[in-house]
Amino acid sequence: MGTIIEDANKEATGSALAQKNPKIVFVLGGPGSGKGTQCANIVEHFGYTHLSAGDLLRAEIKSGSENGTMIQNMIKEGKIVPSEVTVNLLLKAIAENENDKFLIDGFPRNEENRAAFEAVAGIEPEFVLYFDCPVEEMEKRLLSRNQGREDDNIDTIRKRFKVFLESSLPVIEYYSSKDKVRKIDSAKPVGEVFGTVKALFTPGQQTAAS
Ligand code: UP5
Ligand code: MG
Repeated sequence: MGTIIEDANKEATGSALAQKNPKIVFVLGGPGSGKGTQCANIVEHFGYTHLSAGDLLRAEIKSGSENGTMIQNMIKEGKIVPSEVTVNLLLKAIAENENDKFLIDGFPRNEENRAAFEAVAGIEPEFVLYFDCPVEEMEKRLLSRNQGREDDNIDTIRKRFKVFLESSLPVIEYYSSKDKVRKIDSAKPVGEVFGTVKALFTPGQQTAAS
């Protein structure tokens, strides 16, 4: 629960957003499935703005915000940060950007995230990209990423996989039941994966992946 002013601000952001009516694609997949890598390619070719929920949360830690320590502890444990925090960061980033098409990477991660975003933003995604990759391949990638992420150690990686299976896959199943999921095999080399992704963003070729 926020203060009255915070709640009013949130409502204002929500309705401003509904007016802007941006096009949103959710980009989901397990830890290390290649979400960030492919989003960078989509931005370059199709002019979307990339919003990684994880990057926004890590920036929030760095900024010394009052939620910083809580977010840091949750990320270290591979847990999902409360929806209110993540939804606010995403809405703010969308509202502050002039673009009208966004890739939202790594969100929604559970049912609560999904329902909170839909309720506050009043927007449904155009479609959901789902990068499907075997756990062994994702583990190998994360262990050799070497970018200093505090959650790229074997203990946290295993916790992240568990949370993905238990909480995030049901969100993908939800969108699948609405025929919104475009599932892509992301165990292949980056260029090959992008070949399939590209077709989905090219008018007239939307049926290239299932
Ligand atoms: N790589 C990529 N594609 C490859 C390919 N095809 N072949 C070979 N190598 C490939 O890729 C990972 C590594 O693999 C890189 O080194 C890359 O070069 C290589 P990347 O594109 O970074 O994969 P990505 O799916 O983005 O992996 P990431 O680790 O970012 O996924 P997570 O979902 O784990 O991380 P995120 O930043 O989204 O979330 C981190 C934490 O934040 C969560 O665990 C959670 O605690 C918290 N969080 C929330 O609480 N709520 C949210 O809404 C979001 C995050
Ligand atoms: Mg990422």
